Amino acid sequence: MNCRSRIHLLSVALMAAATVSAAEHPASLKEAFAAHFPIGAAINRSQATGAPGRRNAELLTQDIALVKAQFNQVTAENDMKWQLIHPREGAEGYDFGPADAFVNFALSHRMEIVGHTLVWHSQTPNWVFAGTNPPPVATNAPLPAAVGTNAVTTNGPGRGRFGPGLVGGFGRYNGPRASREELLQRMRDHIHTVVGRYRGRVKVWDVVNEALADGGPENVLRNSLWLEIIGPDFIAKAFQYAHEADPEAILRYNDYGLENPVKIRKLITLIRSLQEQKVPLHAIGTQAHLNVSTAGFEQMDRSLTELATLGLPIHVTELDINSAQGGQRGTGADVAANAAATQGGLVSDADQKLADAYAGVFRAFLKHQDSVRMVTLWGVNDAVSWRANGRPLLFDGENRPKPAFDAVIREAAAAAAR
Ligand code: 9MR
Repeated sequence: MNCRSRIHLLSVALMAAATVSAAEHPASLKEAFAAHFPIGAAINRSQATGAPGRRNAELLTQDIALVKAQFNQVTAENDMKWQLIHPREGAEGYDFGPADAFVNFALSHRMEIVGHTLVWHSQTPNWVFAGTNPPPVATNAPLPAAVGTNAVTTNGPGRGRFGPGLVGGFGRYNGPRASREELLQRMRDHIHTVVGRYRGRVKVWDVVNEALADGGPENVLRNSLWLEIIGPDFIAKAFQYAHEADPEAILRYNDYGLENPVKIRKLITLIRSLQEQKVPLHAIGTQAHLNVSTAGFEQMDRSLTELATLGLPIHVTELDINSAQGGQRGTGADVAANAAATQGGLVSDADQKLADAYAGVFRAFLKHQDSVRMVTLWGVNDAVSWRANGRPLLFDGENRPKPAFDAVIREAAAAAAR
């Protein structure tokens, strides 16, 4: 056999090895990326408690087995949000059961725990903002000094399973308001209680979520009741309270759309200002709700290069890649727009495009491994994803690894061979 044919045979063998499916040779994400970063998933209440809900007992058992086999980090998809953990006012108003179950699940499987989220414009009950001060009469009420804001509707109301009467339910609270001092006191009590309860166990907290405005460059912060009632320092205060409650916790600012250069500039403005004030902020969370048409190495490399200029660890917090035709124009995280974003069936050749997109995105994570310290997928499999119709994850609804899973594992193998 001449040299050329030998090389050809060798490369055929190598290609075959590279394309064996994960089902034939079970591989795990956590092992594949062990040298680089923890890799996790957002898990829902059923997965944390073992109580069937949307999934029957058999599928739920498989879902939980998959979480244990693949991931070494978990985030509570919903159960630590204010509306769920602290639905009623006062010290008796907490429902810790599901969050406790989540933390216990993670500890018993030695997974790193992320708490999501302490201060957010969405999924916060009305009582938090209620008080005796009349709300502004005009909708174009004066804005707090020094901060431009955009319309309240930017991230739209979340018509989730949480019903009416919530901010982020069917519209925001419009009644008489708390004073700045009252709202700061409620925020402090909430953060001290929740972070304090899980001190030493929850390693990372999303302290403030999605405070940046979408749209043009003129407005840095999103208009929200937090901003209107407290003022722009609500962000610094939230970090200060969280740090008091657990000085060892890694405190994160988390937002979406950081693939968009305009939004990245706003993030940099916000974070630099917090850093100048010596606010205890330890990591940037970039959600990465992407779509197959634009996601890939170049987009992620550009975004991470810019984010890395802040000199903070970067956590990829909510990764998914929408393959539905309706969602190919945005990287938003808007629950209200989600129905439209997952309509129209899948794009052509969706499996292959998803595999290419995930491969590129992970290649960028590996390139920036000095900065990227955690990667979390927003859900365990396509069936339980918030955008299930967009088939955005690495496992299908029956927990079978998709070509995108193989592609991601191949990226890890390629990095190991370099
Ligand atoms: O996936 C979450 C979904 O189950 C909830 O109904 C929704 C509203 O609370 O929140 C989803 O998760 C969001 C996350 O908490 C913050 N970033 C955007 C995510 C997708 O909307």
